Amino acid sequence: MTTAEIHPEVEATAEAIASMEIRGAATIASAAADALRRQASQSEATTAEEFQTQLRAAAQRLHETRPTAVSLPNCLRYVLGRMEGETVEALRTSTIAAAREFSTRVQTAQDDLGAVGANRLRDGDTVMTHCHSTDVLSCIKAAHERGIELSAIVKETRPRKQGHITAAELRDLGIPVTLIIDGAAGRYLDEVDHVFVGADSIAADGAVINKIGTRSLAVTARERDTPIVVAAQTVKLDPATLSGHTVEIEYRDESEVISEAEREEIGEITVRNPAFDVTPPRYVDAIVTERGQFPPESIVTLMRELFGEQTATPWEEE
Ligand code: RUB
Repeated sequence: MTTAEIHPEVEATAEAIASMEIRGAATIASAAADALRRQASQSEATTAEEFQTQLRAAAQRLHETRPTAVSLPNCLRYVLGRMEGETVEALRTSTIAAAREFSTRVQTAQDDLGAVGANRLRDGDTVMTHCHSTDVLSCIKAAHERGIELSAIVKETRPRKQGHITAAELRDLGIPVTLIIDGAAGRYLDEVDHVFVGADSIAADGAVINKIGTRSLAVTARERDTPIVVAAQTVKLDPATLSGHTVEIEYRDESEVISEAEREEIGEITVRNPAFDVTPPRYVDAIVTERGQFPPESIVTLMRELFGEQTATPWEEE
């Protein structure tokens, strides 16, 4: 473990990501870029080596918060990979520029993929959503801004009910929203024209890692021939899966599922709380990115083009 000084704002961002005050893959990545920018701009390092050690320690602290969203390591790789120079000032300038560039790219990518996703939507369509995804919201917003009239069926998304955030944001746009519990999705799929979900990571085979419940939603939607669209900017592509690594699924505390009193009442049981699941590519109709729409099986080509076999972990100690 390094003893390098981590800026208090980096620590605060790391705690906010771990506690899910900051959540969602794109938002986590942007917050991490901002935290690295603050570490760089306010570092009091006196040597280039000390500056680099601090930045690596900050990145490592951010990296250990949540394991599944690949946007986080992709962000750290992007910024640390562009930290260049022989002096503290040169390193500071290049790191700040890279962090700003990363955040701008995330925002631009989200706008661009929104325009692509909106092309799938027609007047009168009903969209079903799961969890809360800013990439999905971007598609719906873009269609809405074109004057396309939509309605939404929003899954609650147990245990943390991120569906409520989606419901509030769609309602603020003036889109009619019906909120349902997760178990009611099958009952309502006949009324739905498209299922739109986000992604925390996309593997080289086109499998989509997203909030728990995505897989069963996709399987049921496929059975009804309702198209399943994944809205995911390319920062969600996981280059490590090109060389056979798998995506780690986060397990969260059982208190999200059951209270202490309920647990005592029931007696000795095991409670498991995986936060994400894996939807195989055969259940996904399209992955919408800022580079256009892809069938899941062809995403590997885009992944190689954008990342190569790059799986460096520059936040780890040398
Ligand atoms: C959020 C989640 C979202 C993806 C995509 O999970 O699964 O669908 O992160 O979101 P959690 P975005 O609430 O556990 O972070 O499109 O905003 O990146």
